[in-house]
Amino acid sequence: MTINVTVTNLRPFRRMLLALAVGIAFVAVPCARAQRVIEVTADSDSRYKMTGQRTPEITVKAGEQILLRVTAHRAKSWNRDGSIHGFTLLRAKDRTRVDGWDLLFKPGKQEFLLTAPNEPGAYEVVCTVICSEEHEGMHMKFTVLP
Ligand SMILES: [Cu+2]
Repeated sequence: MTINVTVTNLRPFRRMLLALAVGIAFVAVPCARAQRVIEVTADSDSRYKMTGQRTPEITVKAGEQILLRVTAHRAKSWNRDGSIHGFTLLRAKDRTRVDGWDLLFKPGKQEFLLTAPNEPGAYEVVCTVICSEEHEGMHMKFTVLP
């Protein structure tokens, strides 16, 4: 008699636990997946480099969350604040800057949590620190897919 009562009372509690577990899975799994890591080297020869790409190019989905992991090496000159290279995202069509994508790098490794532009299309990354006489050549393609 006592056992029967206990089992009956546990049922709603079990259902609640299950609902809670499913709820946590729905929230946690997409969050863990959302963040893609993109690794870029801002090198001493005033060039952006990405492993396995002869011509570095970043391709993202509109609104995607990205962790940009940068390794920066000093070129011939740098800013007074110690920034050795920059990384600014411009819209290719009118060369206007994208909010939240105006970065400055210090020597060594650093990470930036960024959100891709919502508007699909062609963009360009440019360096904003006069890092050497090769500075004008420090840029790369950036594509936002729908
Ligand atoms: Cu530069």
